Amino acid sequence: MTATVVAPVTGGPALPQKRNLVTPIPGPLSAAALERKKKYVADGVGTTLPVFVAAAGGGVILDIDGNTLIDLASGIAVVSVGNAAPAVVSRVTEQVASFTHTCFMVTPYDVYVDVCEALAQVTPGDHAKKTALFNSGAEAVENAVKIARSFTGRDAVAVFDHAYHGRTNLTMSMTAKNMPYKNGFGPFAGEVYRAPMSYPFRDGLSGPEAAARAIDVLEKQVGADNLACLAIEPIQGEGGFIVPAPGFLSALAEWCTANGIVFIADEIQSGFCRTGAWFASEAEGVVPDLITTAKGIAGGLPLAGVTGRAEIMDSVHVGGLGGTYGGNPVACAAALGSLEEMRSHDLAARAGELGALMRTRLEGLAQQFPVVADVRGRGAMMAIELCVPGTKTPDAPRAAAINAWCHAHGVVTLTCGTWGNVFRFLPPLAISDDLLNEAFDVVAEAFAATA
Ligand code: PLZ
Repeated sequence: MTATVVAPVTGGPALPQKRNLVTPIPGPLSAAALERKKKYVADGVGTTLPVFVAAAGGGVILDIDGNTLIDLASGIAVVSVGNAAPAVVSRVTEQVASFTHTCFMVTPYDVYVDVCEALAQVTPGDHAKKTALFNSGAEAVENAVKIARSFTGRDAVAVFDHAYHGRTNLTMSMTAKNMPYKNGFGPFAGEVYRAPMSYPFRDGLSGPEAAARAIDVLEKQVGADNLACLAIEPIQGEGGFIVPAPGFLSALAEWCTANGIVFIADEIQSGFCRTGAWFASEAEGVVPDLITTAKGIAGGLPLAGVTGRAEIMDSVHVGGLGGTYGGNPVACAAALGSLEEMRSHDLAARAGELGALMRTRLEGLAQQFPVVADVRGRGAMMAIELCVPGTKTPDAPRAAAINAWCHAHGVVTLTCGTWGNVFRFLPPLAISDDLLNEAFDVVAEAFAATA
């Protein structure tokens, strides 16, 4: 039996933008729903904060018990435009009533091409670009590798320490962290080679120094001539919001160009206004050969893309790329609505403002609590790394305790990082300053309460 919803179910920005707890977290209805989940949903599918959602919008999530939580996660950097954003809702509603699927490979439709045209406009570089659409980030990364292999006639793929690229066999092989992503799921795909990442807090290297270190590993252990592509997140997501030192990305991109290696920027988490620009690559003036997108692209509907130099994209034989649902019309309509929201509200600029607010709050925390060892990020993609005071020893238990405290007090926070000791903050770009400040008041209380 489904739990009865005691709250109104219409979401979007009209939802009252106020944290409001009326039961413990989770409340009785969510607790009952969780029991059903335990019975029918595979245990492998975990849940960070077990309140069941009734509605969401702006910067809040309303649960089925009537609690309103502040959202600092955006469903992992997906609903940047806010949940149930008006332009997404209206375009999806219109599309869903018109047709829901034909399969673009069978009989095409305009909204798919509209999204590809928009991606050619908003991604870095003014060269001729083409796009292929898919359903998930992992699928986009797999296809980017397929395209790079087809173009170069080479096999090897370079990735980095702390990387996250997905959970399919190839992308799981490209992902660095064993638990929970890889453990027991081998054998992994071959021809994937890992290089050291620039991690300023831990390695103290300049961007060019860190790039030279990575390039040396790849040249000596793989050979530039064997590499089809190098895939990198311009700011790493799951791996700990690691912002490489300035000059790292551009040095790698130049080395790729000089050696005929396809440079793939995985902007699945960092893209679509999140970092204060359309894409994080822009801050370094890097123009990727291929760029993978998903998450923020479509306001929560499943859509992903590979966009890149036309000559690389077109190296694949006709019929070599596709999938039943890739570029589904409803998801494409959502993407157009999402882009409309980003443009009309200038959400890139808004991400910059939110980032400045968050940086001030986080630097305040760092001053007050020595467990905060590093504050980093860009725009509305900010994080703090927690270490045993005076050391660089990761303090994951403290991160877990603070996370639990925030959840119990109505703020949806997320951790990340190879050692699980990084707090990442990914509010919807539709959140208000007041709500964001209230959320950070709770985060500060959590630090004090767990000290
Ligand atoms: N590349 C940079 O961040 C997805 C993973 C959540 P999918 N990150 C969230 C989880 O635990 O599964 C991600 C990413 C980067 C690729 C992906 C994969 O995107 O849409 O989850 O397949």
